[in-house]
Amino acid sequence: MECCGGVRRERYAEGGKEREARSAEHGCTGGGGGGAAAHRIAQVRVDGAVFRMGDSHGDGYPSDGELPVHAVELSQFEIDATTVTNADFDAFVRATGHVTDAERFGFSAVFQHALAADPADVMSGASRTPWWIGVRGADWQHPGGRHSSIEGHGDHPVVHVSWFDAHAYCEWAGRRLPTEAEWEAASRGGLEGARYPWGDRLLAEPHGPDGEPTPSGGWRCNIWQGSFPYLNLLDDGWSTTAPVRAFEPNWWGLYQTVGNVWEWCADWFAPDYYAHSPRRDPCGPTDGDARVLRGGSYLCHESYCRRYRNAARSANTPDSSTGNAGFRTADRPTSAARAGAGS
Ligand SMILES: [Ca+2]
Ligand SMILES: [Cu+2]
Repeated sequence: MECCGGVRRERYAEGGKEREARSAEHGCTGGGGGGAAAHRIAQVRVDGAVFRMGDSHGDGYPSDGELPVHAVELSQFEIDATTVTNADFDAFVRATGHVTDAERFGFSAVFQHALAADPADVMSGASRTPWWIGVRGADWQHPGGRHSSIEGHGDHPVVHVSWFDAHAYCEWAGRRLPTEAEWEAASRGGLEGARYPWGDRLLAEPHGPDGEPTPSGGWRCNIWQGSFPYLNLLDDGWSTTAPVRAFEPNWWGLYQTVGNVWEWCADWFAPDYYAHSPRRDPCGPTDGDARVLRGGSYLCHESYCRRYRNAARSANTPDSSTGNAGFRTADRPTSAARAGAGS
């Protein structure tokens, strides 16, 4: 699961054992609109309904626990149309002075092609996933290391944020992380059982009815083309993160739930959870050591990680941060949001 879902912070020689006890909040409480004025992301309202959760195609890895497919009944909620951007996160940091886990620990995990740091900043590697490099000075403002910046990338997803950082943003914004079930329902966008947010086929037609090539060569999300982890052909146009609206949204108006960056969800992860989860508003096991991540990232490739799908699951420890994981937020509808929701 660490292939591209992200390496755990403790894999690096330094910093791994200093994890402090922080509140093991369940994660799917909160919200209520307290500070929502500061949160400017367009909302999609999802009406309460039943949907089929899990992998209907047999695409998943058994150890990820995408089975059994089961009916889930959700109450109405609203969810961000896009992931939280660098500009959004900047507003939060300016308002609160929040220091991210990557900054507190002094390092974060950078994919090898994104590295922009002096050799002295490169830490001993995670041997099972050598393409993940622990880099001192890598954080949300320096996604490749000290020699990188987010200048001109205000509309890209914020990355190098831990689950705790995402949770802190939500508290400030009067919101919460989506539950795993909410995330999957929203990513499906009403297409029951489909593999991807847009249907079952990965690629769009390469040419439109007018004979002109379709944008991004028919790619509908930002993943990896070529051979991982060395040769990225960039057929979709993007090496690392893409702007949060770079590809078409799903039927409900959510952008890039699949590909681009993994998205933290509220729930603790357990591979056997679907076998006994409640039908109504499930929000994960009561305890665990890793939080759910959804949607895959710019590093996914079918040769080793088919997790750029609605049903795919991953997880990481809540203080870990990587250059390919971010988040979007959710809430119960508020009166203000209802007025402009989904429009
Ligand atoms: Ca790409
Ligand atoms: Cu992947």
